[in-house]
Amino acid sequence: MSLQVDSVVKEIENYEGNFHKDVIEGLNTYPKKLYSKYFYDPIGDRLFQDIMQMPEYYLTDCELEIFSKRTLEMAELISADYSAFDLIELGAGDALKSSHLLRHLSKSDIDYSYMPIDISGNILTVLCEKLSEEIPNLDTVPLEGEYFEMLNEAMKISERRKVVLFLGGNIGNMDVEEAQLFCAEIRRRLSPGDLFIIGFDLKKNPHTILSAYNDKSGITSAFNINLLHRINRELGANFDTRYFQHYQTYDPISGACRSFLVSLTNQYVHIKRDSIFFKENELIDMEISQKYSLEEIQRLSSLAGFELLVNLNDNKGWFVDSIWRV
Ligand code: AVI
Repeated sequence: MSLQVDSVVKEIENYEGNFHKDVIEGLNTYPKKLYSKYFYDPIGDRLFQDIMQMPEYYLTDCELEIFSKRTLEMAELISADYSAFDLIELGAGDALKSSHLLRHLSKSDIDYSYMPIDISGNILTVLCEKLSEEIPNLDTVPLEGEYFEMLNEAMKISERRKVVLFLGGNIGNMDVEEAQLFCAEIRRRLSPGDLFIIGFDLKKNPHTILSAYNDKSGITSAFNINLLHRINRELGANFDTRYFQHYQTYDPISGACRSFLVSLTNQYVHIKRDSIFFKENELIDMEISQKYSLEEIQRLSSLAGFELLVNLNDNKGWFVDSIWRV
């Protein structure tokens, strides 16, 4: 086996090993817990695409509006001193929003490279092909792997100024404490003058938020239940998904929007050698989608050692892309 293939195989084995370990540990704690980062297998990816098309799920449209209508303001802040830079996007996916910014920056004569980071090599290949057609003069350096590892890699590739994007409200999938640690870790890797641009879903009418995660069509429910199917498929488990029901909550005071699966009966589930007992009405904590106020965003930025430059919001004031400087 070549060294490269060998390391890819090791990475996959590691991922599977961690998946198994996380599932067993999570289901043996109280309350039971599964990690939403495992939602995204090929079926989960498709379900998430469906979620983004749902009329109730406003987040994508709001952030797309910010990137398409406030591009100029964003570009001016990014290129304020005209120095060359690397634009690094954490979890770039199809770069639907950032491509507005890329197009705009590429029309000026500012020197920059785009470094999309994603765990999926396949997504990066598709993205690079799309970008080479849409923005032929763009210098794209794809980085496949985990965020921090690839961020370290980006630092080794060049010493230019860094602008890091973390969009989509993905910061919301961490609780507030994790988000603080995450932002501090980003800060540790950056230097004075570097920027960090984060998308936050804001606190708003609680009905609007709850509907986005509790759709009548059942797509969000299927998105959660798919993780049980994934555990069946990949870890040889025997979840009977008829006996688990999606349950969503939103606490407007803390801003925590949480999804759970409820066991509808007393049941044992076997995952290879492990057997796990679920009491009737027992919950599995599946995901947090934390919502923020502007004050909480300000606090998060200063706790992590950044200066908040500006919050760019959509017309309805439901979402902001917050621009922070080291
Ligand atoms: C990816 N992430 C920002 C989504 C969110 O809004 O928390 C995931 C999601 N979960 C249910 N619907 C969407």
